[in-house]
Amino acid sequence: MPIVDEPVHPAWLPPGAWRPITGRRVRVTGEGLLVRTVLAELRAAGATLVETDGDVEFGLGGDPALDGEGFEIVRRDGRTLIRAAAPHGLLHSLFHLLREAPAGRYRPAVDRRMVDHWDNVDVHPVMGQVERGYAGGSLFWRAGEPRRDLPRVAAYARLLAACGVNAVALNNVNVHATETRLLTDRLAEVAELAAEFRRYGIRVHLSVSFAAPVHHGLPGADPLDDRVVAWWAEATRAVYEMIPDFGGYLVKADSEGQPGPFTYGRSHADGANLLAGALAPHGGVVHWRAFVYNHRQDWRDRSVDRARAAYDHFTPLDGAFRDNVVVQVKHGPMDFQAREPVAPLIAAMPATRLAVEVQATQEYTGQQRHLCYLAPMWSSLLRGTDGPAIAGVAAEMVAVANTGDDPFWTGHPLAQANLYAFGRLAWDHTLDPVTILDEWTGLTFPGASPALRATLHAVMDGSWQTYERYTAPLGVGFMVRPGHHYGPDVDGYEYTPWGTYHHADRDGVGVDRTVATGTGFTGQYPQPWASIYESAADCPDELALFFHHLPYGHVLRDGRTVIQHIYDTHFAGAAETAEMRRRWQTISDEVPTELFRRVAGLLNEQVRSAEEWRDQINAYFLRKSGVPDEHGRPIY
Ligand code: GCV
Repeated sequence: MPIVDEPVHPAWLPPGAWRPITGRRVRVTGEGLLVRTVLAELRAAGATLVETDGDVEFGLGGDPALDGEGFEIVRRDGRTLIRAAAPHGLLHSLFHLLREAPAGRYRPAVDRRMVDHWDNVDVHPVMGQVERGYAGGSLFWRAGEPRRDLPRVAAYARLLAACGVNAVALNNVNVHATETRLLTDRLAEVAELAAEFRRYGIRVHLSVSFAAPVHHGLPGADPLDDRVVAWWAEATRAVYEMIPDFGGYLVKADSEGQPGPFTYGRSHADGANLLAGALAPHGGVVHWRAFVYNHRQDWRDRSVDRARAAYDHFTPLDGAFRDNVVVQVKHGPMDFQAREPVAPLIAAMPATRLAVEVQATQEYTGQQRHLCYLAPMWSSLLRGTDGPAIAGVAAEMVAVANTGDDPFWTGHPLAQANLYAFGRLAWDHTLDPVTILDEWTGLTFPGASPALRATLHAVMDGSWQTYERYTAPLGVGFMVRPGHHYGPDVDGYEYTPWGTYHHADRDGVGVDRTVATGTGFTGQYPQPWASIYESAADCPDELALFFHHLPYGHVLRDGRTVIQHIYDTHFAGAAETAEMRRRWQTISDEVPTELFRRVAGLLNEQVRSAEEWRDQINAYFLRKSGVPDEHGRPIY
């Protein structure tokens, strides 16, 4: 069963992926919506549904310790027995069976695994239908109207469930005027979408504007004003009347021009608790983003450091949030760059429920024109390879969606692996990105030959580091074209108010964020990381210029100078993209033609763009430093 009908390309869970189920005698016990979904999936997969003694048995009544979504797989006498405590567990177990998961107990590492869409209802004059969207239009709205392509939404819900996702925010965190109406007179559109997601165990959330009461006639939105409290209580009651399992609100407040509690001299805890109070009687939560910083900074003032902002704003509020507030933190202290340290706020809010947000949409990692498999980055952040670990601290994981109405769902067909890997890592932080890619390959290209598997590993496993090599040396970010953020522009953001600088001059490059001589940012980390980052000798090379302003001749831990490292990695990264393109040509017979061609075309663009990056970055730093390349390669 293809995941959707033509003309969308059945690039995920095509018929062969159901081999572990097809033709088998399957018994399902239990009732309710999700059990009916499981039955429908099994029927479509060609299972024979039986009343007694199946080869595969799905049933409720598992160990309550498995909670709402866990399950157990037992293999006995050639039979597969699945027991879950609740129907959600049965649904997840179905997708685990397709991956031929071994016998054992399974439960998710975090309760909520959420995908946030940045979809607009209206076409935004600058950002379009989907902000930072690289996969076509929205699945939900087109030019101000609901699309009502409900079969496609159902297929999408199924795709997300197959990754392990159980919550979705439908609209952009930048909430414009039309979108505020989703909470009120356009709520029926949300209810219609929620009905499709519900069948796959996914709860729907909405981004709301903190100023929503003002849009609806109140004079202000002060969180301590009784009229405002009453407005939110009533609006929220009406939402739950129409959508009883509504997940809650997502809020970007006092950030990049969005309204927030600062207008009224109130704190983010006051703001978040206002909405939490309205949601609490109905079991909803508010996701309150910690992405709060001054985007009107004076670039001349080196004492201000955007990296510090979230920690400075939020740590004084630890313990002040209601139980149903989730503070949602971007994984790094800046903004989804190809390389950043983990955000120190994540390790500094022990009394607050935290969600960590990653960006599946590839705003700064190639915009789904470049192949960049992000699981190795996310896995290393979760495990804490180069900083405090996210695993065990984050109560929830969130990804900004990389999906749209593109026939391949994600623009670049192989970017589907990022969505899949997000769901799998959110479910089990210990999974190896290479194993996840194998799983995805098996589900996407059933019966994949060893040659196809080897090629996908060759082009994907190391693609994040390849991308980093030709774009972002040693933790420097934002050398992108302003506005749309595609392609190189070394000084594009250097003299702007956005707080995103590299401070390159003729002697050196990087931002001094030390306590000793810089912005003091390293002091926001717990030990031993504060000391490791503080010391240029101990700091991991890949973050060297994030934490330090270093002379071009500074010798890194790998033995190379900063300037030679810049040259070497940019030549290497660009050469690696050419090799990726060559490898892809070898498997033209092994994947569907349309998919082969789409990827081949995108790899041409990636090679072109990587050469552009290589030449601009190398030329810039040669001209600044005057230091020639040791190997005499062409630099312009
Ligand atoms: C939704 C970055 C992006 C913005 C985005 C913002 C955010 O600044 O460029 O498009 O806005 O992050 O995460 O809120």
